[in-house]
Amino acid sequence: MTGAESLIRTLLASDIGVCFANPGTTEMQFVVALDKVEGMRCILGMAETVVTGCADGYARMAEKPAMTLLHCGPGFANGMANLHNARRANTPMVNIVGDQATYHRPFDAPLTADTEGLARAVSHWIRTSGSVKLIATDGADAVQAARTPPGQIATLIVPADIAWGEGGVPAAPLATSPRPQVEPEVLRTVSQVLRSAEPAMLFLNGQALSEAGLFASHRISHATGAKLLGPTHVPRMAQGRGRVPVNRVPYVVDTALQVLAGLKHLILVGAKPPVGFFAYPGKPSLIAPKDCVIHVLAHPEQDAVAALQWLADEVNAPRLVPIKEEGPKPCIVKGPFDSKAFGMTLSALLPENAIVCDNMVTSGRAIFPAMFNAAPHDWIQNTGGAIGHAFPCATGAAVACPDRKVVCLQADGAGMFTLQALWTQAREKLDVVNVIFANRVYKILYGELLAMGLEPGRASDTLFDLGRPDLDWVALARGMGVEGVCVETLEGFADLFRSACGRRGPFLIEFQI
Ligand SMILES: Cc1ncc(C[n+]2csc(CCOP(=O)(O)OP(=O)(O)O)c2C)c(N)n1
Repeated sequence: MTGAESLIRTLLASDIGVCFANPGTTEMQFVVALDKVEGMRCILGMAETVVTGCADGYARMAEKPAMTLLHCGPGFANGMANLHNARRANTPMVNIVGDQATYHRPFDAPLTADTEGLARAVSHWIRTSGSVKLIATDGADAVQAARTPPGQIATLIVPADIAWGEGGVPAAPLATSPRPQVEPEVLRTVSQVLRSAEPAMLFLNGQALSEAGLFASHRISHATGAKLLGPTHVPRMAQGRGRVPVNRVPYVVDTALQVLAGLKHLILVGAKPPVGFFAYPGKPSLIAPKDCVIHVLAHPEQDAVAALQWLADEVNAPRLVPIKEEGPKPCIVKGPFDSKAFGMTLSALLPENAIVCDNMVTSGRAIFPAMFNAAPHDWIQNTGGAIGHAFPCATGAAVACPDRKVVCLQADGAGMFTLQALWTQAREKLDVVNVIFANRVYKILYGELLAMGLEPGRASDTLFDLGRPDLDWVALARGMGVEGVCVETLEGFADLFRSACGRRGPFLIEFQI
């Protein structure tokens, strides 16, 4: 058995069932092994950042890693932006990167690169396989590392001669460590803080944004008056009717500061302290009042849900606390695009149990509270700020959850980074409604320029404008096998979205705004 085959058998035995790939010569042994061994679903992405973005979306919804198969240092480097986004979401992922054969490396052939160096920049765990006999063990270690709470990026680099060498021995899957529990003294300290009656807030991320985590937080809030808030971008959040409506830190620093003003205690639950996306002259980095004490209830890898449930009981919260309705009522609004009105319209039409992938940038600024009263759904965002996330993330999510409608909300400038994912959606017949917010400008960058105290000019008008020529998203989608239609009004969007949700398969709506 080749090393490659022993690795694929080991990954399959370790419950890795999907391989998002863009292979080359150094991965030929893997391609042949994937042919020989039954069970792995292979999905081609026509750019590595599509491959890694798909693996991210898949893992966020499947709650287990996919594998990626990438080609040498440059292939890996192409995938890095969405690996970065996945790392910031604590997504579990196993990357297998083929590389030059060990004896060929000293000859410095064209694709020779510092693959380890590139991998180190975005991976929690990295190894280069050194022996055919041990490559399968390396694979089992990689899966174990990826599944270590809260989720990690594991990258295994495999020189071609290790992949093709005979003598591979499949390895047994390794146990995954459970989330560590929060220490009792931490729980007691936080419960005292919550009983102090000083203004407090639970700042929730990761597992705390699950339905159970949100509900336990809601009980605590009911009993103690503590406010609840999530980060500006969430990796995955249970949303919609019957779920606890929790807003997120606004992107604009001044608005964010207002939301946290007056707080005396900020309690981190699976979250890092809230910070501005960037530094702006004269503005603070940390979005919390200077005299606010920051406490850690649960680190991201810890069992935040158990900690919240314990706390809820400790502060004598009733087991069942009704959830008050917040946010505007869902209804189909008429007229041109407006972020909040779009949210209300989408909210009225969103299918039950949908998955929404949001990389709307400025078009999504006011949409979130408008989704509180939609049918129950999961909300996924780009947690790392590297744009071009929603198309591939939605694609991977649709692979993970074939019975759920996926709605991909993608800004046009960001969308151009990974539009090839549409082709993968068509090839795999994935059930995704893609909505493109075609404002034909990098609108956010004008806001950033002004926030820096600067004035737009000739260069910014050239570098932020996406017109001349205008992108034709319907034609781009058609070219990749996805049917699309263009709309200019909310009622036009509503009609199309309703009919797109009534059928299966990928569809694209270009919303000209
Ligand atoms: C990988 C990467 N490249 C560049 C940027 C810088 N950047 C941030 S937002 C943005 C433009 C976004 O424009 P668009 O997607 O059209 O959304 P809009 O601002 O119009 O709402 C750019 C270029 C980034 N964040 N990530």
